Amino acid sequence: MFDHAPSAGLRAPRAALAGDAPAIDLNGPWSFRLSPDAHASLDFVNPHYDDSAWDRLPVPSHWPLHGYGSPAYTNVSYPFPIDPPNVPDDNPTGDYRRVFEVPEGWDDAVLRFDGVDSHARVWLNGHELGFTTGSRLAAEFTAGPWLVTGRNVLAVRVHQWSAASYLEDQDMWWLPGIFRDVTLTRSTADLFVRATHDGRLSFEGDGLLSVPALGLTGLEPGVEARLDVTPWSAENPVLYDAVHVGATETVRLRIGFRTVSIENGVLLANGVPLKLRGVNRHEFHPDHGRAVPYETMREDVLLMKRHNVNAVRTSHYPPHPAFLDLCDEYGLWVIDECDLETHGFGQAGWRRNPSDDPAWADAYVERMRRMVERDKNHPSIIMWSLGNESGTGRNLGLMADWVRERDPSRPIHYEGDLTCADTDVYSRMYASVAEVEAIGKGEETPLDDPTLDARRRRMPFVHCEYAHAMGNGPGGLLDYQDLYDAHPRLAGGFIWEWIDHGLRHEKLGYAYGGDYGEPVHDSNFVIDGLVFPDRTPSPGLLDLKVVFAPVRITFPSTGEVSIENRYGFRDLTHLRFEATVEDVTTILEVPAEGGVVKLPATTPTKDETWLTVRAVLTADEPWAPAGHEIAWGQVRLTTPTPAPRSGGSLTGADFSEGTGRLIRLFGIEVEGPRLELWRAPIDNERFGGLDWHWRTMGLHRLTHRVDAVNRDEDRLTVVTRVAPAASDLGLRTTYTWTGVADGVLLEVHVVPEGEWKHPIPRLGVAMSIPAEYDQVTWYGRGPGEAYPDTGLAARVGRWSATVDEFQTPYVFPQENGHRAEVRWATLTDATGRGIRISGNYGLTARRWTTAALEEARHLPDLVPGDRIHLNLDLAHHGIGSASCGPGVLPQYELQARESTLTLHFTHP
Ligand code: IPT
Repeated sequence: MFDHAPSAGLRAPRAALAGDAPAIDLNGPWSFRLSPDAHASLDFVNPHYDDSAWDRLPVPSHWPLHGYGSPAYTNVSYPFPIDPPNVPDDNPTGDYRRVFEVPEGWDDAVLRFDGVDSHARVWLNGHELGFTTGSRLAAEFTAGPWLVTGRNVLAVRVHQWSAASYLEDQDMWWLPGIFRDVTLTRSTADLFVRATHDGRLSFEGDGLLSVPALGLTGLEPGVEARLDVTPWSAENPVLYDAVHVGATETVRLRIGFRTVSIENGVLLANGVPLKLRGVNRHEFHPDHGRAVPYETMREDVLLMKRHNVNAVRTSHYPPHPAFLDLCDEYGLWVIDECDLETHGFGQAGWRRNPSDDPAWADAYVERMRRMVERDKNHPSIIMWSLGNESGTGRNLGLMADWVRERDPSRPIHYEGDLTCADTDVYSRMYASVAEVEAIGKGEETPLDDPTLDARRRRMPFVHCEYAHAMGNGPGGLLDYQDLYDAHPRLAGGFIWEWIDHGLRHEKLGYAYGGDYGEPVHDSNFVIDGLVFPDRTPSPGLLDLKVVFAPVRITFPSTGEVSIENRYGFRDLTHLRFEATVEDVTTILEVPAEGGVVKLPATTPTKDETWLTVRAVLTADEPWAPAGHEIAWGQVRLTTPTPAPRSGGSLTGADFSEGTGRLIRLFGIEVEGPRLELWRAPIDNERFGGLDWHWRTMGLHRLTHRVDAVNRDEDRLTVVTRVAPAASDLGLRTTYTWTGVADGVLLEVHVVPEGEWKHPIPRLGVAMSIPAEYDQVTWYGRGPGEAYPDTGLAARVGRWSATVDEFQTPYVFPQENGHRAEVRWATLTDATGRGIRISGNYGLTARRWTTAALEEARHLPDLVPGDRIHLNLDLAHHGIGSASCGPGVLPQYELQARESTLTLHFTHP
């Protein structure tokens, strides 16, 4: 039943268009039954079949998200044996029925499915229309001849597995069903508009095209008009309303005039170098899977725009067509990627990879055609991508040949073939900073074939996936961005990925791979987005906003600020620049093109003071209100004069006699502080191997031995050795407590012993206080978390949060919430009593221990106890993105070294 044939009975693919032809929306509740295999009786296709015993299932939707079977997640692995084109006997099959009324005269109607996963066979009034595969591609069948006036019955059989599943091995949940719209329409129009930034307009169609705002009426197909236009760009997405009056219907569309080209190895849009500050977007909703509601698509676009994202790669399939309309409207550069991935063949040495097997040629080319024909009129789409991770082979070449013929106006992208034989850009994923720099300089390792090498050397570089945003991270964003900015050949790239695909789960919070008992799965590898499953921005997205900012604000010399315009297509006149010191704000006069501007004079104070310059929107943009912040920069004006610490006695603190352990501070029961090197491993460490080294070293099970306790009136010295069992590594650690006028001072002096071959997670002390001291106020970087290579969004200021708000709710629990460069913090109860800790340190505060954080697998596993656990750190190891890609760069590593942490404890 399943072979290489991609479809039968499909109409020629055509553009998604809004016509005035009548249409009947067939979304809504359908009758539904699920069978465990593909062989249930076909009696249900009979229009007189009685389905009153069936269930009701909404269309669009995925049946596993409505209680029929369950979702399953794999990244690369096929969840069935690799034996193409065969599929397993266990093949969940959903039968759908829908009764609908049709008025007279619909014999020209067409039945459209915008997306069915993965194989659908369709009958109308008992007549078989055909079948379709290509889950994320539109399929249209001729319906008119079999429609009757009045009651009609549509029957669809959907198989989860088909030969086509071998072509759809994307890193995501396996989710069958009719998950996009179903429409009966009398629209059959097609149109292909070509509009360049210099105002040339022509089209293929069967009628006349008019663009009233440009004074154009009745343009004939094949004739080129020359118009005076404002070009379309993602920064200024000007669209012109157009009308095409065709033989059978009138179609309205919005035309954007823009040109993509490659000159001297540089990617250009409208003749200007284009820097892609992009994200990879899967379609995902925590309740609906890939049946994403329109409002959610819009939310994605707005969130991207508000975080300075200017580009989207539709990884790894064409999105719902409405998403592309939104990209046109709000302005995002798009790489539209074909619904193709055969990654799992890599696990079989790429043997029998469909990409190189002629039996699959039709399936490949058909996929490309269906994408390009559907999406060809979008100005936002600047490249066609053949697919993702499908190895190499001649079928990819056939796809590319077909596109070059049909639409030479857009370059072709594909990452999986290093030779770039079929592409126009050199695309890589997860290349290291060093490699990207080499490519930027044109010094990459040559290909064996000199012709292909020379050809590739002339191509712009697209980093189609980088900075794997799994869990805490990604780190090191700026190191890449600096390179993209420095080298014309580098066209920028796309973060992996936009959203965590966590499915909402009653008990687990958000589910990931394995949570539904899948025998083969990839665990939380599907939780690697810049936004949490509910689309709350994660710290990674806030960082990205800073790195992608189209305005850079720096302070080259005292009294001056430099404002750099990093837009490609607009000046700065839509922005207001506000300089703020404490609570006084001055508006700066900034030239339209940016430049160096004088700062207002300020009066020096004895406290630390910072000046912040913010660039905000002067007026509403379609995607953000006036006042929305685009960029900011900060400079320190005055450094604090250290307060003299006159001597005092150690009366504020109680210590245990023999061990010198602190018991009470200002009457509050405390445990610790004592040296700590461990943090709950982040995904980059778990998947990147560092976690294994750390455990082998025993850093998660340090022992503490007290060697000496020396006490005099205002000083207590505790000499210890901190070391893991089964190792000769250790840290000679001396705690020196001194009484000062307003409290007590602690100096922790650490001297590593032995050979430390790997970086360490953190260096600092851990202590706990009772649960009621849960109000945190601090002066330092905030409001969010920051690690050595993250936290670009954290600016210096005075911040407040509760201990609960101190947590970053990574779906898979791990180290989080570290506030950096804290000068002082108070932890107080509702009455304002508590402790104040001054110094220069990093702070985490939690209602659970590091061990509990480490053991947790889902957020609900974290149960508040009766203590607040603090970490006061001198330093942390960086974050990197080693869960998929390079680890922490050397400059962000933390090595065991002799160091001193000084903390000053006082009353708040
Ligand atoms: C790369 C895939 O293209 C992407 O779909 C996703 O799986 C990502 O990895 C990891 O989250 S492939 C990887 C093996 C380089």
